[in-house]
Amino acid sequence: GEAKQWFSARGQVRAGLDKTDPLFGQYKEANVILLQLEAFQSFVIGQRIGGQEVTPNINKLMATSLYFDHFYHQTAQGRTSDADLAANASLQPMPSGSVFTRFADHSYDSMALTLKDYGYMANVFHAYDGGFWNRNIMYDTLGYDQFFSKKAFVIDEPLGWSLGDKSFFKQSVSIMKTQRQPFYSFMISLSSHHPYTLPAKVQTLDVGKFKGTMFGDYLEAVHYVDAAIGVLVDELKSAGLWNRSIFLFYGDHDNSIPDWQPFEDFLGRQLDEADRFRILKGVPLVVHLPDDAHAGTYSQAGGQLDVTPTVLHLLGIPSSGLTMIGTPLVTKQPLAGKRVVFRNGAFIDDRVIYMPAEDGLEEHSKCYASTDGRLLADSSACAAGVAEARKELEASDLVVGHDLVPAMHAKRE
Ligand code: GP9
Repeated sequence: GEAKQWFSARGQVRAGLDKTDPLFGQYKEANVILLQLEAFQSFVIGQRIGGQEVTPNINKLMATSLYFDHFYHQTAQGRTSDADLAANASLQPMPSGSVFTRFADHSYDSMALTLKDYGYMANVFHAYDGGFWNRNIMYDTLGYDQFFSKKAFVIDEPLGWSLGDKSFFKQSVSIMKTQRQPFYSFMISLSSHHPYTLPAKVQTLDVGKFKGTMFGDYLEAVHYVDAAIGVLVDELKSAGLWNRSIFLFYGDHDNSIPDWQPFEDFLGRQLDEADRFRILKGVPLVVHLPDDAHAGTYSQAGGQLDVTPTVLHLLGIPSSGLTMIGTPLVTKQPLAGKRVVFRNGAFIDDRVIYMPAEDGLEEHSKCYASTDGRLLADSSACAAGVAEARKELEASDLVVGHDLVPAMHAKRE
């Protein structure tokens, strides 16, 4: 009933964009290489410490890529697995637990399954135990041909929990090279995992006064991952895959550092409530198109649920009939009224940031102007969005919890 109506209305929004936007189908049959970065937040992008760039490789990549600087993670208790679900199935996480562990026997309209209908191979790469987050089971459900977990890799660069990202990326590309094209490859990095302590020889950034703190270790870890991204891009170029692929990466969730002082010291300014919310939720989305086109910084709001619809749009694959929440971000004109909804009912759009109160009382919730973060005395600017956000979460919960995707298809056919 209600969920069906909600998803079909959202499908119509995507269909409208597909029809009018010149980028729809611009990269038909390109390979898709999607990278999910562990605990990678956007506040480090483009920053320097002691004169040294924290993310020199990403900064360089920007010259030929699209960078979305108002892109947000939408994860909840399922952390890395929620980000994976959001980006690959365009659905919200559940209020508790992880969809990967609780509902791996339900059906989803995933990126892998959709692309396979269009002749793609689909593989997933993550150099850790295949059972973690119930991936072995969930990746079958999501429709991958193969899951290259830890046992598929030579541990020639032991780092943190497992294999270092540099070697992980190199080995993943050497597998991709042998695969039939077009393919979809999804990679999940790991080296920047909490608590971020990398061995001294891997710490190549002078973090000054942050040395020996978790925040300093985080900057070092992010700097290592940035170098690994440099390696990955070089490997993709020498494998001849770079200009035959849409390459995207995004951060999965925040770094769980609870104290705001180091953030303020690092950024050199005080952070108000709205700043903090944006920083906590802000993760990078970088999209490189095969022909280097449309490079630049894009400031419309977007979130992880938009990743698969964005890819399908560029490939020219219609998604109006798919049970997905997101909308394409790489378009000539940003979608008017775009809203990014978070699990607790918070949302961000181009006008406001809404945060529900911890005690659940509507009169304690807060509505900020998204332009300058000032608290709006009159919260009516948020009211319509609050109701819409609730509807999105309810529709998603019905689909995930009651396994409604098969019924949605039956209805459409
Ligand atoms: C491990 C990993 C980490 O396989 O992806 O998950 P997290 O602890 O960040 O949710």
